[in-house]
Amino acid sequence: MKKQKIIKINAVTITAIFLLANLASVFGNNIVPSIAYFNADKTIADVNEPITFSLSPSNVEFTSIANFYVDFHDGTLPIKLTADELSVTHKFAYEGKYLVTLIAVSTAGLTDQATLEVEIKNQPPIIQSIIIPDSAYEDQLVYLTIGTIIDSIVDENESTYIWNLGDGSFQYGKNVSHVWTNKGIYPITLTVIDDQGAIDTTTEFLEILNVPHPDWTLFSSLAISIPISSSSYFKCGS
Ligand SMILES: [Ca+2]
Ligand SMILES: [Ca+2]
Repeated sequence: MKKQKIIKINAVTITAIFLLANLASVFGNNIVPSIAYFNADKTIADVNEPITFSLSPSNVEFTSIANFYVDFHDGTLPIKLTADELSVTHKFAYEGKYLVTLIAVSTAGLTDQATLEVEIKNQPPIIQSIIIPDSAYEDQLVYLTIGTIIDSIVDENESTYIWNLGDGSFQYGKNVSHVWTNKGIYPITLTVIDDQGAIDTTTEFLEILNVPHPDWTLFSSLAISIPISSSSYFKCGS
C-alpha cells in the first residue's frame, strides 16, 4: 500500500510540472522581448516642451505579457507603460543631453532595451518686427504691439516683454499703449527676455507731432461777429 501511495504522489507531481511548463509557454515566459521601434516626435526641444516617445515590440504576442519602462535619466521616476499605452509624453525641466532608455521586461524577467538621445536647449528669442505707427500727435493714445518674434512655442507665454518708451517711462506686456505729451522723435525699444534669460532687443522711432494751440483771438472775433437774435441760441439738452 505504502509503495502505491508514493507512485501516486509522483504521478501528480509530474503532471503538475508538465502543466506549469505548458502554462509558462502559454504566458510567454520563454519569449524573449524584442523592441522593434523606439522613437520620439522630436529629439531637440526647449525646456518644458512636450516630447512624445513611442515604442512597439517586434514580437506582437509579447505586448500582452510585458511591461515597458521608460527612464528619462533626468531625476524623475521611470514611467511604466503597458500594452494599452505604448507612448509617453515628457517634459524636461533643464537644458542638457539625456539618454532616454526603454526597457521591456517579460513576466519571466527577460529584457530588451533601446536608447534615444534627446537634446534640451533653449532657443533665444529673435524679434523680427514690432508694430508701432510712424507718427502720432501729442496727447494721443498710441498702441504698440509685438510683431513677429521667433522663439519656441512654449516660450511665448513665459517671456517678459519690456517697452522703453523713450520719454523715461516703461511698460510691460505684448500689447501696451501710451501717451506722449510733447512733440519729438522718440526711440521705442522692445526687449524680450525668455524663460531661460535669453534676450533680444530692437528699436524703432516714433515721431510725435505738435498739436497747434487754438487761436483764441480768432475764435473771440468770430464770436463777436455773430449777431445775437431770438433765433440763434442753443437749447440745453438738445
Ligand atoms: Ca525656453
Ligand atoms: Ca526661448
